[in-house]
Amino acid sequence: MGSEQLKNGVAQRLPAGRFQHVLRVTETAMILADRFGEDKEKAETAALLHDVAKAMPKEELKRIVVSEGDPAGVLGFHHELWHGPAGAVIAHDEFGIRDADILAAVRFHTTGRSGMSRLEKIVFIADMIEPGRNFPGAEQLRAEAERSLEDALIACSAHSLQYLVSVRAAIHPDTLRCYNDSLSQGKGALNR
Ligand code: DGI
Ligand code: FE
Ligand code: FE
Repeated sequence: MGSEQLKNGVAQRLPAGRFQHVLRVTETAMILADRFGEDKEKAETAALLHDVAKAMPKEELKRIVVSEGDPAGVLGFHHELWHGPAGAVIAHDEFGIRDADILAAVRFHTTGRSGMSRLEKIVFIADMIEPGRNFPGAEQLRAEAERSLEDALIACSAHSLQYLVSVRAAIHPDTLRCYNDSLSQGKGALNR
C-alpha cells in the first residue's frame, strides 16, 4: 500500500480534526527520523497509523483487545489506553502491515514501554510535540527533541507522568517503565 492509499484509508476512519493531528504527527515523525537516523518511510507509516483506532466505539476497542488476550493488560485502565493495542491489530489486519517495529510503535504509542526502539520513541515523542500541541511546557519538549531523542523521551515521559498524577489517573505499568527506562538512557536523570 502506497502512502496516499494509506492516508485515504486512515482519513476514512477518523473525524477531520483527528486526521489533521495524524498528519501533523506524521510530518513531525519524519523530521525526527531524518534527524536521528531512522527510516523515514517507516516513520511515516507508523505515524499515519498511530491513532487509526481512536474513533472506534469503546465496545469495539474492548472486543479487539479481549480477542488478542490483552497482552499489555490495558483493560483494567482508562479506555484511552485501548486504541494503541487495537490500532496495531487494525494496522495488521486491515492495512496489511507486517513490520513488527511499525506495529509496536502503534501499539505502545500512548504508554510507551521499557526498551523502546528508535521508531517507537519517534512516534511517542512526535505525538506529544506536533505543532498543534499547545499545553504549557510543549516548547521545552520541542527544544529537547532538537538535540537528543533520549533526552526528549525523558522530558515527554516525565511530563506525561506529572500530568497523570495531577489528575489522579491510574498509571499503567508500561507508562512507568517507559519513564524509568528513559532515565537510564539519557543524560537528563537527576540521579536520585
Ligand atoms: O491519542 P492522542 O490523544 O493523540 O494521545 P495519546 O494516545 O498519547 O494519549 C491519550 C491519553 O492517554 C492522554 O490523555 C494521556 C493518557 N495516558 C497515557 N498514559 C496513561 C494515560 N492514562 C492513564 N490513565 N494511565 C496511563 O498510564
Ligand atoms: Fe493516541
Ligand atoms: Fe495521537
